[in-house]
Amino acid sequence: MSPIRFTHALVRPPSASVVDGLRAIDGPNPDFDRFVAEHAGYCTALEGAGVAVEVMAELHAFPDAVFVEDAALCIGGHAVILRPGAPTRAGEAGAITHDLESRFATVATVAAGSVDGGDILVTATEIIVGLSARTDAAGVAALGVAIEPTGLPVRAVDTPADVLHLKTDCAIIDDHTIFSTGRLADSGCFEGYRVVRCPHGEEPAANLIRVNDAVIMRTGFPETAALLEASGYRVDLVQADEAALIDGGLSCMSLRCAW
Ligand code: CIR
Repeated sequence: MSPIRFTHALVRPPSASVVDGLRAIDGPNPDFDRFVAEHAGYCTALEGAGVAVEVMAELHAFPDAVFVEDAALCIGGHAVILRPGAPTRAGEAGAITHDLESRFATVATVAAGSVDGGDILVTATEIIVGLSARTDAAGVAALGVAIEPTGLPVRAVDTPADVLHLKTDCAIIDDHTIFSTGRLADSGCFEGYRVVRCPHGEEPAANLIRVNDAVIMRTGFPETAALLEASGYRVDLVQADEAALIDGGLSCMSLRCAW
């Protein structure tokens, strides 16, 4: 199954509580109205890449619920409900269960430990999981059980220190090509893959998404956009500055699915 071909994307609009979203370093709150507008632009870009966007209910009780990728993993007709590692986000897993059961043929649950979807990189041949402050070894082992129906092996790697999630620093951009920051690629965890390195100084651009024929990335990173365009990719730019204020990027605001 191709890790870059999708038919649908599930999103959850930001609730007004998003201003209380978690952040590693104290800083200004996102502006709610601008966040809503940027989220709408993100959804438009997904539609432009050829997926049907399905909108789930916003969740006021969970300020970070807009980052829906952290609560679940979808591969073909199989969905897995994850165990977000931040205590304030644990309840997002239960909240998404009904949304998944009504759409997927099979829904499994990670039964132990903790795993955030932001730490999971799906390639054509394996599922790479970053051990991080949010994802632990017990969670990776339990994910391996939950994902068995897909036939894909799970491989744990180290997320760089002080990086929130594995995919904060990388993205799959072709079946066998990974776009990665130097600090992550240098760890050797992508041996066997073709690696395109994120230009130094533009590391926040690494959390981009390949959706069908488009690479969707944040505005404000001209060297990255030029590099990808020169490499033959169709680049679509979206603004996500408000999400970035609470450590969110582009991958986390949707669950890309193929069913
Ligand atoms: C958090 O700290 O959990 C949120 N404020 C940001 C989550 C971003 N998720 C992701 O990159 N997968």
